[in-house]
Amino acid sequence: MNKIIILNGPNLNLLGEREKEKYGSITLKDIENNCKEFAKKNNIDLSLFQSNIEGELVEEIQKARKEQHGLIINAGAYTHTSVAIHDALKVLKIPVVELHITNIYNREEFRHKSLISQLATGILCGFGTEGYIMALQAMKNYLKK
Ligand code: CA2
Repeated sequence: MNKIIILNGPNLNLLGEREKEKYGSITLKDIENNCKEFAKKNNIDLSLFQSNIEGELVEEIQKARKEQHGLIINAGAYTHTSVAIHDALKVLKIPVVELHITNIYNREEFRHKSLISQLATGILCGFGTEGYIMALQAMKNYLKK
């Protein structure tokens, strides 16, 4: 059974509560439940983790090195700033999907730079919260190869 982890970074715990026009009206809990349902149907051993703290995300990435077959990450604003997350991902040998709810390239210029993209197997952005299921499907297909 494939083991996949989805990591969510800062402020994504607020999904569905504010900025609904941008990020949609479903909560992180709803997204997690949808992902769990997809995982169950597709025989995936899924782990989910959200933190507002950069170091906690780094620790999860380090753990994933030995424990997971694939990692999906929406690093939130750390996407654009975190050398620590970049360095942690660099050590990984498992496939990485970089995920964003919004299209970071049609937003403010400071969001156009990602320190993760260079290390990602693939990137998914702009499809709203459905992107989480799309990313799981993409990872599942990739792991089958
Ligand atoms: O589009 C994405 O998924 C982002 O990773 C979301 C981050 C943003 O900093 C990235 O540039 C793109 C922000 C997540 C904040 O989420 C909120 C949700 C509801 C209310 C307030 C913030």
